[in-house]
Order: sequence, then structure tokens, then C-alpha cells
Amino acid sequence: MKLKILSSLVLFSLIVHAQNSAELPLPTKQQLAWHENEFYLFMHFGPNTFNDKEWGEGTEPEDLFDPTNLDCRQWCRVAKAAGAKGIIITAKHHDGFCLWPSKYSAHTVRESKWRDGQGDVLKELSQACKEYGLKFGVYISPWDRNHPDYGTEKYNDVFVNMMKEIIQNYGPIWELWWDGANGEGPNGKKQNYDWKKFENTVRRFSPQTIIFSDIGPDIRWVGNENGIAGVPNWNFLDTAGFKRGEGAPPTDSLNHGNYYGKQWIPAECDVSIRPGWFYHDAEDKKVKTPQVLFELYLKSVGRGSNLLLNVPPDRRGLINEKDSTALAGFKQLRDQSFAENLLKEADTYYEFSSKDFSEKPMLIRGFDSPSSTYGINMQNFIVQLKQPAKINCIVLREAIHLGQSIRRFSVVLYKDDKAVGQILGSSVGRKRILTFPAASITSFKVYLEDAQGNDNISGVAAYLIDEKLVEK
Ligand code: FUL
Repeated sequence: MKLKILSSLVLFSLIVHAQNSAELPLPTKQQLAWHENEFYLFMHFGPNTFNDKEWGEGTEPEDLFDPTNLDCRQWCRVAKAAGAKGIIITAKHHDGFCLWPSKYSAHTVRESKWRDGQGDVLKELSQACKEYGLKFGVYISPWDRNHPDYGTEKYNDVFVNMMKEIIQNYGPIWELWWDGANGEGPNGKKQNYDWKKFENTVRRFSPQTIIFSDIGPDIRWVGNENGIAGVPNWNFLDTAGFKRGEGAPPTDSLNHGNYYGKQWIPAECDVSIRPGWFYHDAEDKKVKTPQVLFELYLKSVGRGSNLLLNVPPDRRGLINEKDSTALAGFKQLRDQSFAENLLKEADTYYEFSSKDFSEKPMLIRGFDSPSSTYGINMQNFIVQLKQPAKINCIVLREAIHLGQSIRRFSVVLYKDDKAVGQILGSSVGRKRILTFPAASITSFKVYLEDAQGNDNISGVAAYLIDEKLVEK
């Protein structure tokens, strides 16, 4: 075994050339940036907020929409305090009501009595997001239970025009969310969506926008609405032969990705902080606790996915105190858990594999800095602590700009020369948070047992988190 001392710092990386990775799908610049925004808020808001529905009929009078005290800056303050990186709002849910005064609909905020028809939620939110440095995203349901053209070819143009309007009046749009639901419109007909045209429109007018749907093109649905990514979680998906909505890939493929998938289409985990997507005061007592939210964080972000957490504004047009309190608690748990990287003082060594890598210059990088340039290319590495420490959490990070190539790994924990624990793993991806029963250790060794091409760990950290938070 040939060991080389690389550094007394464990947050490390080596410049390498991608090897044998030509055949592996790679993320685009936009996808790579999307991965770094690991947690952001979803907001379901519209007529349903005011009549306790989840799916409006499309026949609701516009006057129903009447928030008494709408303040999008308050939403942004709550998002910021929670450490969320952006907000995605339901510009139009299935009921067809538009939260902006669209020229292409007669069922909008303009037709409501709210602010005498002068209100515009998208305008207010997009401006507030800019002010607070948050990403602004939009959910726009293709299914429309109100629009008179729905179910005819004309509606495809209506939908295209609405997207153009949103992009041009409220952009930049960071993420655009296409829901897969496709039910009947007011004339009893279903729409034959022109997805190609929809996609071309966004690409042409807003090439930076990340498009979400069951099958991408940029990011995929995770296959459940519980906020849980699969183990393993591959950032690859094969979409040939599949459609959005009915005809989507099997749940299992969405949840895990396709091991041999040809396209980089990572999963996004959507889940609501309450049982419903829209606000219902009867659910005030059912807001998820900080501990449950932390568990979801481990099962989404900790599995290399992103967490899209729905926090619906209430009838005042404010984020309810119950939700903001839970979010603040969630932030506190993340801050406390990951405050002290116990490897700060550790030495790292690597083990040459039979393929002889020549030594590369080393760069020290913070664990949470974007893994955009460097990785280390080696089979196994050892982390030697300066003094014994109790840990129950190890975080690994893969240099995904070079692809996702780690398919299987294990971590062996040592107290002096004795192995005291082993953790088996599969995918790493953007971030893999492993939690396990606490152990006192002096070192650990990471074996990258199966890697297709590069095996690029770009960061490693260890923590002692509250025992209650260890994944069950
Ligand atoms: C689903 C919709 O039908 C729900 O109402 C909600 O918007 C959820 C995020 O997506 O498909």
C-alpha cells in the first residue's frame, strides 16, 4: 500500500483530467448551478387558498381571490431566514386563475376585487425576490379548467403566450415547473399538449431557465410528493418513449434514475410543509416539525437531490407564523448539525490504485464551494484525525461537473488499528450525507469500489449531530 500525505486539511481537491468519462452524461452549466441551490420554497397560492380546495373547478368567481394583507417581501424574509435559495410560485394552478393580469385569460387577478383589479402577485414577488437575492421560479399548469380554448389547438398558443408574457414581464425565470396533470377543460375535452413547442418557447426566450417536469428536459420529478429521493439516486434518466403525466417513466426510475441513463436529468424532491399544497387553517396544527423537515433534508439533499419545500401563504397573503416558526427551527437544526466539521485538523492520505496516477498539484477548497473545477482521482483515501473524536455523520461530495461516476463505496471507521464500523453506499452525487450510530474514531477509510471512469470525491466532512437526527 503506497500512501502519500497530501494535506493537513481534509477539504481538498486535485486537478485531474476526466478519464474514460466521455461516455458519461454531464450536467450543463445551468444544471450544475441548479444543484448548488439545494433548498428552496414552493408556494401554492390562488382561489383554492380561500375556499379550502386543493383542485379548483375553474368556475370560482374571481372575487374569491382577496388576500387582506399580501406582502411578498414577508415571504422573502421567511425564505431567507430559512436559508432557502429561492421561491417557486403557482402562477396558474389547474383552476386556470392567473396570479398576473394575463392578456390571454379573463380569469385573473385583474378580474378580482383584490386591490381593485390592480394587483399583480408575480410582479410583487419577482421584485421582492430580486431585492432579497432569491431565485424566482414559476409553476404554470398546462391543465386549465377555466380557459374556453382548452381542449383545442388554440390553447397551445395561449399557453405559449402566457409563458412568453411571464418570461418577458417578470424574468429572469430561474426554474419553470410543468405539472403533469392533464384533465378535462370546461368543454369536457382534454388537451393534446404541444410539448415541443412549449419547450422551444422557453429555450428561445429564456435559455437560462431550468425546466422541470416528469421527464425534464432539465430536472425530473422524484416520483413521489413526500420529498424523498431514492438510494441510490442517479442523475441519469432515459426519456425515450416516455411522456409527461400519464406515460411517465415508472416511479422507480423517477425515484432512482436510470443506472445506465443517457441524459443528465437529476431529481427534485417536492413536498409540502402541511398535508395539503394550499393553505387550510384546519391544518395549522399539522405543520411538519423542524425534526421531520431535517429528516426530509437528509432524504433529499443528503441523497444528492434538491429539496423543494411547499410553504403556502395563508388568506392574509402572508406566510403563517406556524410555518415560519417550523422553518426557523429547521434552519437552526441544520446550522447546529453542520457547524463544526470535525475533520478540520485531520490529515488525508490517498492510496494509489494499481493504475499509477502521478502526483497532481493540490488545491484546498471549502466543502461547500461549488464543485465546479476540481476533483481527486483515486480509488481509496484515508482520513487520519489528530485526536480521537466521536462522529455520527460523514458528508461526501462528488465533483459532478465531471459526471456521476461513483457507483459503490464503503467507509470503514477505525479506532486506532481496529475497525469499529462500516457504512456501505452506492451513489454519492452532489452531496451524500451518511448518518450512523455514533462511534469514537481515530481515522476512517473511504473505498471507492466501483466507479465508471472518474471517481472524483471533491469534499469530505464529519460531524457529531444530535442523536435524534440520525436517519432511521
Ligand atoms: C400535483 C398537482 O396536482 C397538485 O395540486 C400540486 O400542485 C403538486 C405539486 O403537483 O401534480
